[in-house]
Amino acid sequence: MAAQAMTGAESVLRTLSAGGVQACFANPGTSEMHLVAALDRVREVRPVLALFEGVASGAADGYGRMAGIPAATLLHLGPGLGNAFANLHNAYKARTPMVNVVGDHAVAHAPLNAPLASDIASIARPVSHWYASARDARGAAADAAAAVAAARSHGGGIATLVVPADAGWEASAGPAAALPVVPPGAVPGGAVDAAARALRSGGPTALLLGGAATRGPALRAAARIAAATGARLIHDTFPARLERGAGIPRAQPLPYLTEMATEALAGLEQLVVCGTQAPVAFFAYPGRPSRLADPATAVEVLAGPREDATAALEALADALGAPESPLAGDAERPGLPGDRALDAAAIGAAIAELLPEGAIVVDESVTASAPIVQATAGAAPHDWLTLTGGAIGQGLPVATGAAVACPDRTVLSLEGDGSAMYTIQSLWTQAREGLDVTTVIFANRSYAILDFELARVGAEARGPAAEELFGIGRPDLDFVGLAAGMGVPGVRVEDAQAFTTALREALAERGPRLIEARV
Ligand SMILES: Cc1ncc(C[n+]2csc(CCOP(=O)(O)OP(=O)(O)O)c2C)c(N)n1
Repeated sequence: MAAQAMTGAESVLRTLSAGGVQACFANPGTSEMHLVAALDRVREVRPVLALFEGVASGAADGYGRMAGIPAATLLHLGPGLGNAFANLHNAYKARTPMVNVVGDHAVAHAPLNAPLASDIASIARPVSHWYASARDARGAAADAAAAVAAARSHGGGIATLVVPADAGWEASAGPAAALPVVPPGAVPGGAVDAAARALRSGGPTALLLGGAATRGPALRAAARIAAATGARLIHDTFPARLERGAGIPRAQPLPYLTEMATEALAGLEQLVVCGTQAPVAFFAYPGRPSRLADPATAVEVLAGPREDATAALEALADALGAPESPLAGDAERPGLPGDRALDAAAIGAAIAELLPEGAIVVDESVTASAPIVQATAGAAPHDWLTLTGGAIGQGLPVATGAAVACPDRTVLSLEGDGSAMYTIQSLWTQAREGLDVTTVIFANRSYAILDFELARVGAEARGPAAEELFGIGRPDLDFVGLAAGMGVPGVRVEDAQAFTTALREALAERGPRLIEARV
């Protein structure tokens, strides 16, 4: 009997696996059944169920940020991809390596206007650095190889591959060989020379670090430059992955608020941009600038987001003759908060003391964030992952994926109560997979930041509609109950002492925990 040919679906899965994909965050449907069956045969790829596609895409983002290799998502046609969109947007801004596998109707079925037929390409394009739709089973593996290479090239990006159902079920010619990964581009020598000239001029200068430049090797090169020239180190407001803590060279975060950001950048003669773009305000406000650098400041791009910022910073440090730097972040910490009232500063103080070395902190604590960032600067060395694209509902999924990528590291997920409710189903995946994630919910029962922004954009005085739309009490959310319903043990705390105790216990236990902090 002739051996049965490998399906297109299996050839896709085997190709992804050969390209380094080891996890697939999935919420499949009928059009993906052959891909699901293939997951049974390609055991190297771990299937992880998410109960909403925004959890799958956010988890793949957290995974990719920490693993440095792409996870796959498995999504159900246009509606599944649409549900994944907001967190794909965040991952797109983070330039996370990721491969979306989106099922579609069989090619002949697609034009017939069946209920689930839609314009998948139009949903995918704004959140995909690379996009293709497989034409048939024989070409699908080659498309998958191109997808995984695109996701890994230029430092990372989102590749979206649509797999029509018949491309999954028909016979293939087997998996395709992995394609070469294009590394981030080297910066032109002139860019290093121009930055060196700027830094030698002696005028007030800052380096703005983003992308790969917020990671250890680049931070060390930046610290050498700072020590040799007196330049200040500033990092993007929302870095994809910032290495920080005691002993790691420290950059100051560019503040979120326009007026504070412009003040932080005021008076600079030069701003040297590394691994990111020139800074812009999060929103426009009447009478305030959108570009944050002082108009009198010369902005030099040393390395853009697709370029090798680490090598550029190292070349710049060498060009300046900068010796190995003594500038490392100190271990100063505020100390345990004791018995005070519970607020973000007290929570930050407790975290700073108790965070274990090598922890991964996912920060979607919105208005609570700034005091916690400040308090934890001298905590044991850790990674800090932020909301890169401003689309909330990202924190719990990113924490989930980071824990899948790094099973030996503690994950601490700092989460606003409003943001939590977008993708609260993440807790269920954390329980099912036994992930070591401690979630702290900042239960202020409001969209506090919107209250604050209302006045800043110059809107009329706060009226009943704002009252109605910014408060999330009535009914009060019971996060301990919600967590219990998804298999995650939780506790509610109302003072700093109880928070410290709860955090200590949660960090000591493996597996998911939730702390609802009434702030
Ligand atoms: C997808 C998406 N929808 C809506 C918003 C607008 N938005 C920004 S912050 C926010 C509320 C955040 O509330 P919470 O997480 O409780 O934090 P708090 O402001 O209370 O600190 C909303 C609705 C957004 N940024 N992204």
